[in-house]
Amino acid sequence: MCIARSIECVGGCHKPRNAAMVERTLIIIKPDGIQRRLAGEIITRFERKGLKLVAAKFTHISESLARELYTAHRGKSFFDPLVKFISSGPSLVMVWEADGAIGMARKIAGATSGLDAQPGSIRGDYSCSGRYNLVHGSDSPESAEAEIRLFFAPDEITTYKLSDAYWLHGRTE
Ligand code: RTP
Ligand code: MG
Repeated sequence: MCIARSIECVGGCHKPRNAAMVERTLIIIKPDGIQRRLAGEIITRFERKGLKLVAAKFTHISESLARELYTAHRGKSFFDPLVKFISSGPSLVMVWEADGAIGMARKIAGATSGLDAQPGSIRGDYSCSGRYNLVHGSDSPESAEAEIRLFFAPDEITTYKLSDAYWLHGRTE
């Protein structure tokens, strides 16, 4: 049913313009984000944009899991310090879902270093470091799938409808 009939309908109301693929992305609030009590603020950024939280786990990531997560960076000069940082304390590991969630979440996080990230992004607003940059976000559909599998069993990822989906996506889910 098209719920737009009673309101202004622009360009084919029940079909999204510029339709993007529904994606899932792994977002981690890193140990610095937890220590600095920024978890609520960071979650709010993703919620307000319209992404849907479908899984979450508060956990102290082990060194070996951190090595798996950042396997693409093995051999680089920053790999060992990065692994040490990620496994230094608890993190909040989440899966967020939306059309184009992977790219969108990376824009919300901002450029890798807080020194370069634009104001308005999480890192731009709260980080002034290349390493202690608060959040991790998957960088491609392939990485997202592999990273989500590292932290969540399939039955730990929930399926539900957002009651305001029409107002976010121009369609009901
Ligand atoms: P992330 O994976 O954590 O979401 O960050 P990202 O995609 O923006 O950056 P990436 O290139 O994947 O790097 C992973 C993490 O390694 C640290 N890093 N240090 N040149 C350096 O010293 C350097 N480059 C990267 C950062 O903590 C970055 O988040
Ligand atoms: Mg990365």
